[in-house]
Amino acid sequence: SPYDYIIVGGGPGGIITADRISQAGKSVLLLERGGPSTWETGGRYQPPWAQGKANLTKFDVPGLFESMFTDPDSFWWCTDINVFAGCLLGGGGAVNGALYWLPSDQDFSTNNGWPQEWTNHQPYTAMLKARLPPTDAPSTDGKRYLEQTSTVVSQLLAPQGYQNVTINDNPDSKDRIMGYAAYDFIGGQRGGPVATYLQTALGRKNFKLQLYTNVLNVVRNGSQITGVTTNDTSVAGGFYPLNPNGRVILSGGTYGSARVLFRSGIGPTDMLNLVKNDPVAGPNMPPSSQWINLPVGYNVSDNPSINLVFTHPSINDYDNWADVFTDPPAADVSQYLANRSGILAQASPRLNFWSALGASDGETIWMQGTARPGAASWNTSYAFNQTQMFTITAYLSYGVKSRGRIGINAALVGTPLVNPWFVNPLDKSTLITGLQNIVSTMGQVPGLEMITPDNKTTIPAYVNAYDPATMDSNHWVGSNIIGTTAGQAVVDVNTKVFGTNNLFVVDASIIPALPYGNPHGQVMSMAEQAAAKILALAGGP
Ligand code: 6FA
Ligand code: ABL
Repeated sequence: SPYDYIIVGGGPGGIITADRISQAGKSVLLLERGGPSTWETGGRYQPPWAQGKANLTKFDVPGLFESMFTDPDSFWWCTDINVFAGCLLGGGGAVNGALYWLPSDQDFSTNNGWPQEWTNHQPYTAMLKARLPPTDAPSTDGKRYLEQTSTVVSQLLAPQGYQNVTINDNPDSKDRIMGYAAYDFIGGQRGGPVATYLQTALGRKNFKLQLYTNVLNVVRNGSQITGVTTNDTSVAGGFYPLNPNGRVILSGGTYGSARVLFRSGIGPTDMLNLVKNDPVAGPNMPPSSQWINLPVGYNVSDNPSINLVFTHPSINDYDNWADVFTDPPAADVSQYLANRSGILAQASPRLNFWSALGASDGETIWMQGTARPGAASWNTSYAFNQTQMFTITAYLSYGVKSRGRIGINAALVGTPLVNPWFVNPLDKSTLITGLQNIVSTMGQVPGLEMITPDNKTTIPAYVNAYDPATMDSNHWVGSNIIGTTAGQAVVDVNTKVFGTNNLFVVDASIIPALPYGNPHGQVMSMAEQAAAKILALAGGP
């Protein structure tokens, strides 16, 4: 049967949009290419220590976050995208660190590239906060655990004028502030849109969720979309149709939605020719006379990030999270199983901080820092105590100047084409200044040593030699940038793809420039606002 709305992708953008549109009484089909994630959704990938004892998967337990990157069976990553992307229900939101910042006015400002119509984000951010309040004390007993890293990093930053705050109390204050990491965890477990918005949607008769269904392209006749083609062999041609005034909303993420557009004949000619030359995807494309040339894949940004690794005698690196999935400390397991409290109720980050940095052109670029016990990698020429390791990741944040390009290769794999980090040299010099600031007060913290870079390497030399692949922050935005002018933007102020009547994009890809913090809070507020704008737009079902 045809649907009013077909929504492609069950990540933070797609789930929130699907919930709000189904709440308005429209029939909604949410298609997700991956399988279930949390136990509530049917996921059953359990840590051995929970088997037979609790309905918990890897995706439910916050303390298992670091094991996402070390598990030999990491079935949750998209295998046809060359950067980390979650291909399961919840998308990136099912596997991410869940750091959760309520968006600020600046994040949605015209200064940050948003059309005027989007600047009044507060009502939507308030709706988000009501459904999914952030917490900086995720353990259900309200206590904080493994906080040595916060203590040491606060000691390092306080002499630089950083104030201790509850970060989400004042989203617009991001200069020399530091505070506990805030998350979208609920009751000591992964919460997010899957545990909230998706559950209300699933309670409606007019909402249907279908997993393991990969949308290959939209079917369109010129500017009119009639449905989507999927990998589902149980329906003729894999085709899911729309009602006469129906709409398709792409929420496949920055790489996923761009690829669906290319495969639907929408985007730059070089990308569309790659699709045309593909023996499977080519024949599904509209004829070249119907191609729509839009800058899909351009204008992409991701925070350049650099890790500093330290040791301090007070730190417990929690065995660098190595055994959390297979065999964490027994006392922590019992505590977590008993009432979702303790170390396993929180992901790895402990302290976050921001400061405003003057770039040499007179503008300001902000820096975010995230501190956590343990380290993903290190490189040093002298001996150190690995059990006392912690990492500060310094991200260039709001105001980052560089842009890159993403797209597909000849195998239709999603991939960066031009890396978005340090394209503009001011980004590099500003981040170097920020890193130098961070370490400038090391002498005031007795026992603190930096092991990467070690004391034979200067910060500029370290940054100059940094492997660009490890500068990826997984915060890709902008491939389907929103704007008022076709050609400069991919979607209009209602998130409708230029040149189409009824195709929309609601996910991180429409965000014109990075917000202050890790972006999924902004993605969720944006989805609230987008759903309202789409429902209010005339001509729909
Ligand atoms: N953001 C934060 O705010 N805080 C964090 O701590 C944080 N950490 C991470 C992190 O640790 C990792 C490893 C990654 C990859 C990302 C992190 N992020 C963090 C970023 C955040 O998760 C993303 O910004 C956010 O999830 C973006 O939400 P979107 O809705 O825009 O896109 P997703 O990629 O999450 O979801 C797309 C969904 O569509 C997936 O479920 C995918 O399987 C599905 N999909 C894609 N193409 C499809 C198709 N053709 N057909 C059907 N389904 C499709
Ligand atoms: C984020 O927003 C980033 O996208 C992640 O990269 C980051 O996690 C989380 N939040 C938490 O701050 C890091 C892990 O802590 C590292 O161990 C891992 O190597 C890295 O992601 C991979 O990108």
